[in-house]
Amino acid sequence: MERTLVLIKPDGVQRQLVGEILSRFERKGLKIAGMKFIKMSQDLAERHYAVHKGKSFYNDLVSFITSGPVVAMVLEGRMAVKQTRNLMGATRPEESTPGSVRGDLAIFTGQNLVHGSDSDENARAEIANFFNEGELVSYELANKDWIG
Ligand code: DAT
Ligand code: MG
Repeated sequence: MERTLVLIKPDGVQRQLVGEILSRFERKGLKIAGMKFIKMSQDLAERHYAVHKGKSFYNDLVSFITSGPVVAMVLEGRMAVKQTRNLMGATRPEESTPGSVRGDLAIFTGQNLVHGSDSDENARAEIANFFNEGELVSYELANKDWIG
């Protein structure tokens, strides 16, 4: 089973879409392995977005992600990275398909509601930025045999 890091960004919290977004991942069959509600520090934001350092939008990205609370979670399941990315939709809301979080709920790349790791390797590093091993909970879903 694979794990991925998902953030509901400050716009998702401010627009009161936490339940809406979370329910899409839950209904898909992804398991919540960890979750916290935090205001990201400058340091955490810079580590999280280190891959984008030097890009034109980097400063805006860091100031946006630290502008208000976020929900950080680890989701677990079969091909969790890919499944989560599909549910999120393309980075640019105008290119994301209806049915996805961004396709249904966002209109602007700078406020696109969610983050999801884009590879297994990045997922491991991103999860470690947000969670200690002890904060990730190991348990079985009661309906696991019906999800696959
Ligand atoms: P994603 O969030 O789909 O993984 P990414 O990792 O390429 O996309 O970029 C991280 C975030 O940075 C993205 O969610 C929104 C912002 N971003 C990306 N490209 C941008 C651009 N060309 N202009 C402004 N913001 C951008
Ligand atoms: Mg990304």
